[in-house]
Amino acid sequence: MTQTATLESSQQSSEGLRFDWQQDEIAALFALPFNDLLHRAQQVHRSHFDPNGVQISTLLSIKTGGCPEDCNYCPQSVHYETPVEPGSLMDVDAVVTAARAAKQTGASRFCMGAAWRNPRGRNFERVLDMVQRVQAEGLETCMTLGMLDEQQAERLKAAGLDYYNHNLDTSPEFYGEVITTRTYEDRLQTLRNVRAAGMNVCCGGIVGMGEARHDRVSLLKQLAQQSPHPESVPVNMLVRVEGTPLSDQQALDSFEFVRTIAVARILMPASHVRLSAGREQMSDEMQALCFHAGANSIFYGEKLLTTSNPEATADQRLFERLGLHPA
Ligand code: SAM
Ligand code: DTB
Ligand code: SF4
Repeated sequence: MTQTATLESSQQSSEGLRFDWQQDEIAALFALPFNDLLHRAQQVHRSHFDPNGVQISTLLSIKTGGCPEDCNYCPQSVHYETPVEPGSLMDVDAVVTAARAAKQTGASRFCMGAAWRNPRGRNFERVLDMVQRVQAEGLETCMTLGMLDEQQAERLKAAGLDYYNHNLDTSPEFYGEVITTRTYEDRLQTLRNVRAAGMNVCCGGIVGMGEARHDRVSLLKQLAQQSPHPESVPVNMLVRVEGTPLSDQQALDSFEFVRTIAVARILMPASHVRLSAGREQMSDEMQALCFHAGANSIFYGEKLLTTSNPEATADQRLFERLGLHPA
């Protein structure tokens, strides 16, 4: 029997991973007393990872703003008046210089993001060049460029791209409240194309957009039912940017955010769960709880794509105080 057939019949892999998590089971995890949930998440975390190791990625916006999509959270959409100044695609040499600097600060992965619906024409050729040149610097490469067709995914893989980031963002039920210019199915199709090309998948979402807990449950179900699970799962706290439709959204309860991390850890035990956007708005204590709940990856460096991230020196101090180390 092939490995896939075995997985489909038992829904349990040899490593004990499950791909058949149901809404009510996930909701029951969310509803556990906080200490019980964190204890369970920490146990799962320890059985799959060095408990004090944190993977470090650095982000660079290679093409900023002017995006035709209408994602309600995003400062780079043309639909909203935000502080973002649109620009064109960066030169390859400038990207390589930024990658070298990221490597010197200790990043193991360099993630390049473009504010596109999908890559096209000469810009796509330049992006392929970037992948090759950044890889040659000895860094893992990741890109997030919007939707990809099968051929584009294959060409990125052939150029040496290690990871592709494409988020589901929220539950299928809440999705239409946030984005109207591309469908949930479009996103799932891009993820299938990335997988078929043999790349690692980085896929997660945003919380704090006004969704209900059942939407967070449903988003995590979508992620955990993917087989294999995404290798990286970014959990972003909404960064409320002036001018976007979500700028006045009420902040999500901190403990609910930590619960989301813990449940992601339990459902996808072997995946890196990334404490992504929103760290600058979190206290050190809140971040420590997220690491305890099983987050084991961060974006490092003063900037995300267009918004700010904690200072590198603040993160170094936090790692020292918590006894964490880059992994
Ligand atoms: N344009 C491409 C796309 O959307 O597929 C790639 C770049 S896009 C900025 C990458 C991800 O950043 C989005 O899917 C979303 O999850 C996250 N993001 C964007 N704006 C955010 C915000 N204000 N707060 C939190 N996460 C955000
Ligand atoms: C992801 O899930 N979070 C990152 C990365 N993937 C590309 C982006 C966060 C962007 C936050 C808003 C900004 O800086 O523009
Ligand atoms: Fe464009 Fe990506 Fe922002 Fe959506 S999230 S508006 S696709 S840059």
